[in-house]
Amino acid sequence: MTGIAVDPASGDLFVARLARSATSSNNEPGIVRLSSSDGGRTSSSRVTILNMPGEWQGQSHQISNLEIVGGRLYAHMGDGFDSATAQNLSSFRGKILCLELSGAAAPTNPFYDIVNGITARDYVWCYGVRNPFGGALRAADGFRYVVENGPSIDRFARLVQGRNYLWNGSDQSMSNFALYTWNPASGPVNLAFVQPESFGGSGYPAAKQGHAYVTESGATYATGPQSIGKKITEWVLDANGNRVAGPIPFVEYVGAGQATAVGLAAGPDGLYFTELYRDAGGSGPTIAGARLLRVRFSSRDDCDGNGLHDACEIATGSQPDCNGNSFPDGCDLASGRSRDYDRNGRPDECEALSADRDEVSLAQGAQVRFSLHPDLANAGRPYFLIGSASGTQPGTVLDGLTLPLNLVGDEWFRQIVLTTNSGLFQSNFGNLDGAARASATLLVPPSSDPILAGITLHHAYVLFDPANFYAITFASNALPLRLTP
Ligand SMILES: [Ca+2]
Ligand SMILES: [Ca+2]
Ligand SMILES: [Ca+2]
Ligand SMILES: [Ca+2]
Repeated sequence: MTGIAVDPASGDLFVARLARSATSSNNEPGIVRLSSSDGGRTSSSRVTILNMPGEWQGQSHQISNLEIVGGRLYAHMGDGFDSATAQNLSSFRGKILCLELSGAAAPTNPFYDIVNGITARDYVWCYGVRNPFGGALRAADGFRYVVENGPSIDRFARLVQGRNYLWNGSDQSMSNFALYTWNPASGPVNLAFVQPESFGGSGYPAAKQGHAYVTESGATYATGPQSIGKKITEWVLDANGNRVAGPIPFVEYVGAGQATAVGLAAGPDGLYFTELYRDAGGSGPTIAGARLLRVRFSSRDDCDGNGLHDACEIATGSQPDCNGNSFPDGCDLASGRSRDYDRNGRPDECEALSADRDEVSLAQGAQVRFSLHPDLANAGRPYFLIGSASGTQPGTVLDGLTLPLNLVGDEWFRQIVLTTNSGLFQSNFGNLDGAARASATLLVPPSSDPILAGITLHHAYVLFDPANFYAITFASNALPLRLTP
């Protein structure tokens, strides 16, 4: 058995298979329909809806993919190791067939002609293919796509009714009508689309919808990671089915065994794929024990919905995580988990200075709590948290460092210096603790003068080195505090 499809209407199962011929020692391709009257636990009938006598096929290049689209069954037929069949419209081999679920040829097929009888020709939907393992409908453009294996070149193509894909036994012919060719061959064996029409998009983010995924099996029974195959690749197609990007590595084998990726299907909660070969082999390629695996996305893994796993983004440095909480910092800010009062795109807990508010009502008053957290190397250093009502640019140069506060002639700076560590500003001058931390509180009393509304104050601090004549060794970022009525 090489292909399977479930009829969404009846629940019946359609299976592509090879069976030993009754009249010779050859294997004959066919399609079997299985029904069940007990919800799929057992089969109540088994009917061969299409037999293709004399169209001998063997261990590869045989009948493979089945898909039901619009109530009709599409069946992929390999060329049976005889490239001449692909160009012979009287053969079932080397074709994509289309049939009714009864097994009858679809009357809309391009070479359908009931007058001269029903033969292989009437079943042909398109032709000139070699070994078209993988096929799937892309709902966004209504076309089916195929991946197929060539001698040394593999092909990814969009399927068009009546088209001859021109396989003639040469590698060169595998590049006809190709969206992409693998050269050297990578063994693309299955194809699936993540799309809203298939189980609501498999739980994948919006950025992944409409993308194709291809299992690339690679070399036969290869051990360990491989440069070719043993992976699932991702492909971006545009609205018209043109390839925009791909192959993009999606799942790659990193183990020490023999398993590779083969079967592939979009499910309600992810992409499912099967292994070819038991991974811990040792007993040869035919030993039982290959597994069914699933690739899931959850919003917890992709907080920014960009289709990339956050942990990978952080690990590769493509997204910062300055606060070390395992979420990209952009998500920390977007969710409100972190503040960015100084508007530099970075969570303020990663700055040397943060605060619990950036706005205060003069009528209501409030306490503004500042947290000082420079590098640990500054533990124990004296600090001085000051402010300005005249902005941050160009700032003030102190001992060669630029503090982002305009201090010269500034009235708020003068007030703070006069009331340091008093009722207005508590602990704005002191020593950092052993963890290089300190906090300070600015008290804005209720019923403050409403004439100040509209002013934005800024606060920042400097550190001193007591061992070097109290030279200023550090100037922090500045935080705004807007005064409102
Ligand atoms: Ca006919
Ligand atoms: Ca992400
Ligand atoms: Ca973070
Ligand atoms: Ca910030």
